[in-house]
Amino acid sequence: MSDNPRHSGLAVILGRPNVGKSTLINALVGEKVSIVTHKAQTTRHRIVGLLTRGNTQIGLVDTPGLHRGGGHALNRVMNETATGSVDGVDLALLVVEAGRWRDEDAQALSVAASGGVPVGLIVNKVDRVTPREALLPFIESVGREHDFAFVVPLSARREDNLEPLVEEITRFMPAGEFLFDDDQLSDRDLRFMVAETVREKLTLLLHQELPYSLAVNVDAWEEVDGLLRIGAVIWVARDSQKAIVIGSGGATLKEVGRRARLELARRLDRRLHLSLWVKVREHWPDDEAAVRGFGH
Ligand SMILES: Nc1nc2c(ncn2[C@@H]2O[C@H](COP(=O)(O)OP(=O)(O)OP(=O)(O)O)[C@@H](O)[C@H]2O)c(=O)[nH]1
Ligand SMILES: [Mg+2]
Repeated sequence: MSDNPRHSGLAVILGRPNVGKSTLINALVGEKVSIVTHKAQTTRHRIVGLLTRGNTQIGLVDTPGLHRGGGHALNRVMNETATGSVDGVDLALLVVEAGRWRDEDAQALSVAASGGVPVGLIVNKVDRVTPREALLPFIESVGREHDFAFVVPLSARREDNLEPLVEEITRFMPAGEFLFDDDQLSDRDLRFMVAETVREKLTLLLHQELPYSLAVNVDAWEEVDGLLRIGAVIWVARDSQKAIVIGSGGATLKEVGRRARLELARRLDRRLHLSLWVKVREHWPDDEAAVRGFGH
């Protein structure tokens, strides 16, 4: 160990839905700490992914995508979760998609700037731009929207150009003791990871708007003779949704369970049994008490 003082801090990652915030955090941490799907509004919670290297620990705060909140309580709570995540951080990172600047990006920028900390710009999905030079006018025009502390173009999915970003973030981490254990990868526990994995598989298998009406809660956790038995409830907002989640002859629910169990058994490196139940709580996304009760 060197005598260099330790540095540690938080960098919040903000942006409109689907720009690749969670993919980026997973790539930086080197582990899936936050679920990813091709659909907007996948992340619903503030999740801290941890990158500890040498004397520096970076807490990367994932947030729900900032969007024009519709009337739903869930939308509102998700936007509040993202907005509130700028408090107490050392750096804000605005993620945008290469070549696409929309009103919701401007909204996310104003949230990022509201914390009074430096804002770095991340231009993600550069793998979709050819030739690369075509990026320059976009970077220049977004650069005029704010006095960014730095700009890093990268591809989170291909893990391309991540190192310059880590170096930039490191410069903004203040001296101080680590906030988390140095082998910890996230601030969330296994139950959360299980619930989110089930929600990810549901989101990938179900169509259109339905994933938005789903919440997953782990309610049983028992280890017997090396077998982990987990029970989880999938909450839906209407009876008709329950039938869709279960599928004909239970096929959809079975497939969700199969995919989630495979991934969890691999990641936890143990045998596990996963029971899924579907329950209805009428109109829960409109009901703030229910939204908060489900852990949002
Ligand atoms: N081509 C390409 N796709 C990417 C890249 N990064 C992320 N994606 C894809 O973009 C989609 C959304 O990724 P997420 O990481 O879930 O996006 P997010 O910003 O966390 O979305 P919300 O949680 O809904 O706000 C997924 O299909 C990713 O695979 C990238 O660098 N290149
Ligand atoms: Mg996300």
